[in-house]
Amino acid sequence: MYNISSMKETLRAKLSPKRYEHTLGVEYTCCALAMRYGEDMEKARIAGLLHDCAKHYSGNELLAFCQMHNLSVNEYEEVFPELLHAKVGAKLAQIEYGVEDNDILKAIEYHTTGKPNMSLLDKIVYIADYMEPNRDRAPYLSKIRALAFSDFDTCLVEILGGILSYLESTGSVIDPLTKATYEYYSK
Ligand code: DGI
Ligand code: FE
Ligand code: FE
Repeated sequence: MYNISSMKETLRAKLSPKRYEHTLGVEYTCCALAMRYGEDMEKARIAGLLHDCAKHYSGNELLAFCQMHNLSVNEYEEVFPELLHAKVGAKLAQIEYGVEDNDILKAIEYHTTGKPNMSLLDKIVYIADYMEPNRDRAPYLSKIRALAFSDFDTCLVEILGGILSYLESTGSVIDPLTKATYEYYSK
């Protein structure tokens, strides 16, 4: 049993108001997708709620946290440490929010890059993060939102493709896992 209101209080104190609103939007959307696909509601809810729980840390703080807790940092994360908020978030969920469930911790850890062969819970958090009601950047969001409830894996591929071409067009550092995820699901 998780104390959801105490988790929310902690998150509200730590995150910016905008990030906190996003967090609630992801929680809500994870619940909707869990209803649609028969995922455990509480797991989806907790994973959604905590997925960005390390988002208030700066790049340097994320690197320092990884060093202190013996978390590996690859060369892409070294150049673009913001990617580490997912891995650090999973660790924080464990040590500060008392989450022991490995399925939840993995969904948090891979919510930014995705990974090949994601579990249903991993996909729910990944997709909810992209399409929650407060998001407004992607031009084709209404299509993505409809697809999420009708064709889950096509929705995932559309999101991955959009993110990858965006990252390529801006010349950003691309973690090989982001690419591997796209290749795995676009086959
Ligand atoms: O934390 P959020 O803003 O809610 O969303 P997120 O955890 O998906 O991370 C933010 C961004 O990270 C998102 O726009 C996609 C991007 N991203 C995913 N894979 C990579 C990446 N950015 C870079 N530079 N490299 C990647 O491999
Ligand atoms: Fe995130
Ligand atoms: Fe997020």
